[in-house]
Amino acid sequence: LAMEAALRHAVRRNEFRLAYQVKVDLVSGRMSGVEALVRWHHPEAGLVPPAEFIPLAESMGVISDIGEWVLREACRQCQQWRDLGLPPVRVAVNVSALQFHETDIPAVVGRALRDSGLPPHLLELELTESVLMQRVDEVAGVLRDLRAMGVRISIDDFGTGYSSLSYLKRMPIDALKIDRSFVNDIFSDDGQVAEEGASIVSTIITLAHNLRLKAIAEGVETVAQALFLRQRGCDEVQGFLISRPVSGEDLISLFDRNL
Ligand code: G
Ligand code: G
Ligand code: NA
Ligand code: MN
Repeated sequence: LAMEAALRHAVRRNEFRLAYQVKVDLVSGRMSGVEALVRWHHPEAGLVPPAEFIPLAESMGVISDIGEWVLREACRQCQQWRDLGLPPVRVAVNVSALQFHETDIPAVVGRALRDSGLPPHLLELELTESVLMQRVDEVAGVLRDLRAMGVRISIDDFGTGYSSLSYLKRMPIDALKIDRSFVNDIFSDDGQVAEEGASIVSTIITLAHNLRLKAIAEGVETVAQALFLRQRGCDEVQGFLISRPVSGEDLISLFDRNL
């Protein structure tokens, strides 16, 4: 309960910050984008991880307020990097299923883009499979509107939810993000390719490409994983191998480095 009161304060007192994690294009080897990850700096408790407060924010009915702040801040920051003359990168924002269903997402996104000046093609929304399971035709319509604006849509933690492949086929999306639990299972602890884990990852990449989608791997921690993913045609990677999530300021030094 103390946590609930604190979270209500946090929304009003703006105690949130964004961290950014780099995504690298496996063909060019360059930074292609970043994922914005929200952080709550509680005045006494310190850093509260999103896994703790996002579910609470959802149950308290404040997730859409937080989500809108995240979206607007990510767009503002990404446009600021452009204003600094840095090479253009896409910024990806997580949208919770609840936020997706209870707000007019295209309107909120449209305002965030207009107010920040960020071109729509530099914004990506990461949705979980759970978004795709309810009100399928309505969701497909919203996704079509977003893509018509130029915004990219990816499915986060792909393969861990319960969405059926028949929904996937009907959804206007751009990319599948391979969940880090799968990436972690490509190799066994002794460094050998783990037959089953490796084939699950290869199959998701093939599925993505056959549906004309990009494949993005998350949780990449080793060079061996990155090489495996490149060899299988995975388009982009993200993970501790390249960078941990960092502040918007610290990200600047990662721009011109050849990752
Ligand atoms: O930030 P961290 O790497 O600890 O992320 C933990 C979880 O919180 C991930 O599942 C991530 O997708 C989620 N998350 C991080 N930032 C946001 C956000 O802004 N909105 C939502 N809905 N989820 C987020
Ligand atoms: O749910 P989502 O996939 O958005 O989760 C992002 C979470 O994964 C964040 O908590 C982030 O800190 C974490 N993360 C990012 N890269 C790695 C990685 O390479 N290894 C591990 N174990 N966690 C990672
Ligand atoms: Na995510
Ligand atoms: Mn994910």
